[in-house]
Amino acid sequence: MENETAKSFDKHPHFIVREAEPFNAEPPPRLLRLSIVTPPELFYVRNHASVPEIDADSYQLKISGLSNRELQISLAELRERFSSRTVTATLQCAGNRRDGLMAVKEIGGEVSWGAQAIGNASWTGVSLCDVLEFAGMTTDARHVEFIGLDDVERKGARFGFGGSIPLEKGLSAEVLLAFEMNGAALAPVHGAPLRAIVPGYIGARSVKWLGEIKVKSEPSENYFQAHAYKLFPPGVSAQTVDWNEGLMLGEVSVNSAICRPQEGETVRTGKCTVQGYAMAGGGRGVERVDVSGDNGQTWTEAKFDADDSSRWVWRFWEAEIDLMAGEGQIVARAWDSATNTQPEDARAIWNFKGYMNNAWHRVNVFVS
Ligand SMILES: Nc1nc2c(c(=O)[nH]1)N[C@H]1C(S)=C(S)[C@@H](COP(=O)(O)O)O[C@H]1N2
Ligand SMILES: [Mo]
Repeated sequence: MENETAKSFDKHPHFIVREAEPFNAEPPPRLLRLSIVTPPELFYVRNHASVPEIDADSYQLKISGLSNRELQISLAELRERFSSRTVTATLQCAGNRRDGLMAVKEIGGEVSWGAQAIGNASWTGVSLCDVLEFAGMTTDARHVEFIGLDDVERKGARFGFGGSIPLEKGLSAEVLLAFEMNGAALAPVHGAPLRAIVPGYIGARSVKWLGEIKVKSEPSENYFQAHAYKLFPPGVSAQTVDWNEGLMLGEVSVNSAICRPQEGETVRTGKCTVQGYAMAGGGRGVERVDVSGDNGQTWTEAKFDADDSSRWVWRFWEAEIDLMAGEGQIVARAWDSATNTQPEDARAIWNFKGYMNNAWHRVNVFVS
């Protein structure tokens, strides 16, 4: 059943379906680690409602906000008027690795993501800054809101998934309105015919099926900006939460995960090759990854697959560590260019919505 659903969205037969409707799914770790640019069949999907069908020929992007002009632009006009740009960027869901937080304490009503709600693609489109410049802005402009054409229901209301980014980020050249992924037309499940791509920010800001862009003086009041995708302290629960509080999520924090071996695998005693990915948010670079087989008493520095690193792209790493016979645990942590690193224990960062788990990644293996 579930693999039929994955197949209907052109996903790999071994895709892990976390939810069939709305479709939420991620690839197995070892397949994700095969290629630095994730093929679409292995790219995770995070949906909050059914995938809308949008006719590309009659599609019009609305742009409104503080200026007096309200614009409608077709895809053809968008391609003609603005020069196209390709940016390779890693998208990561704020709920990536939620399973590690759920293991600490129950989290209700959220998708239990493993460490594969992340993927890297080359995105082609036009720069948001070119479009904003063309649309014109007043001096009150502070935030750029994106609204999707999907139909989400929350608390009895129906609306498109949305969110905003600070104008400063919106004017950075890497933020795209994308119509292609890895050189092919964007698939419906990934936001066709047009989606926002906000490199370095949580995936939720890369709004799919983009219907409208609004320039605003305040952050978006959309449910997914003002309510969901906020970080609360460990003591706050669904019962006690005050939604006016909490940190609005934006840039992702430094993270890494072990993709091989996978959880529960049997490995040989002696040298064990460990492979994974690491990602730094907000345009910072991944500078170092440490791997340990003794819960951090000693560390081995991992080698990166390639020397070149881009500010918006994850890095693949590999390390060889010694493991003693019996039950073993491998842990990994990354450091970014601001010397941020990952916290040791998921208990310290537990939050009732299950966002931003970047605790040391731990994989349990049998060594024989
Ligand atoms: N319109 C719309 N855009 C959306 C979403 C959504 O549900 N609706 N999900 C967001 C979230 S939470 C993430 S992590 C990314 C996932 O993008 P992907 O499905 O292409 O991997 O899309 C974002 N954009
Ligand atoms: Mo997400």
